[in-house]
Amino acid sequence: VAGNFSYDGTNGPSHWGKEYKTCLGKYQSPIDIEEKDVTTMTFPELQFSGVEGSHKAYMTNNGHTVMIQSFDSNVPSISGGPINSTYVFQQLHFHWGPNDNQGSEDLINNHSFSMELHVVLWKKEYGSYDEAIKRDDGLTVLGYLYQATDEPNPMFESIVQQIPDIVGVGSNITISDNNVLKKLVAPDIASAQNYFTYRGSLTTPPCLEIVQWIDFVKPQHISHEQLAAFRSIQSADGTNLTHNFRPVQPLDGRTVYRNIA
Ligand code: SG5
Ligand code: ZN
Repeated sequence: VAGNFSYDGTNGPSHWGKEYKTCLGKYQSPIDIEEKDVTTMTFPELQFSGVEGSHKAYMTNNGHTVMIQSFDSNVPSISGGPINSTYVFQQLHFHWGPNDNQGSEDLINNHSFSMELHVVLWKKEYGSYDEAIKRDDGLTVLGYLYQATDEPNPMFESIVQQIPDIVGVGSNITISDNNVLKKLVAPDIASAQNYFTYRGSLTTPPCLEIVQWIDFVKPQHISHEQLAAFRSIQSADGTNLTHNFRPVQPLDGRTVYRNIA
């Protein structure tokens, strides 16, 4: 279970900087992306490898989120786009809110979405995740936004069915659906070149400023019921983890780019 931090009270986001100085830095995430202020740019094509086929995957309640990892020999990776090297899949996880009007970490035009998926990848040439996080270009995170609707999203069905098995902190189970990574990591190739990108940080302590963020512009959807399942997992103090998003941080002169394919 990662770290002694939470989303409320004396261990909440406004206190993270006391123990983790980097959380007070100038290149923090998340941010509000104002479309009128973005700089358009044509990056090389963003490419996905190793997402096709099946992946044995595991789902964990780490006390802060629902996290999915894979120990399969078939490992997703990305290259191109704003990154000039290959980045390898480490884990994916979700951020949500106490109601459907909040939950995403990055905002677009000050609009919160109901949920955000983060796909964390590390720079392959550094050899491992642990080595990569020592470098300022060590990580890339893909961000996918979801708006709550009445209609369930089939790509969440298998996960939502198994969330009751990871209510307790530290629970770790095998996901029965071996196609879950394919669906979550690269859901829609047609929309994959339409993204915002900027330099920022991990959105949890230690808030390391080592992340090239790639936020896909086109939101997807999740049903109210599917979303409610995420809020039912517990955090370290035994209460329901009803929300786990960090508030937006100052942009402080950074440029946000939008890829124009
Ligand atoms: C790091 O940052 C952490 C995550 C953490 C995110 O990636 O470390 C690892 O992946 C270590 C293997 O913590 C864990 O995965 C705990 C084992 O936090 C979460 O997954 C909780 C939200 C934060 O990543 S983010 O900036 O994409 N939100
Ligand atoms: Zn995250």
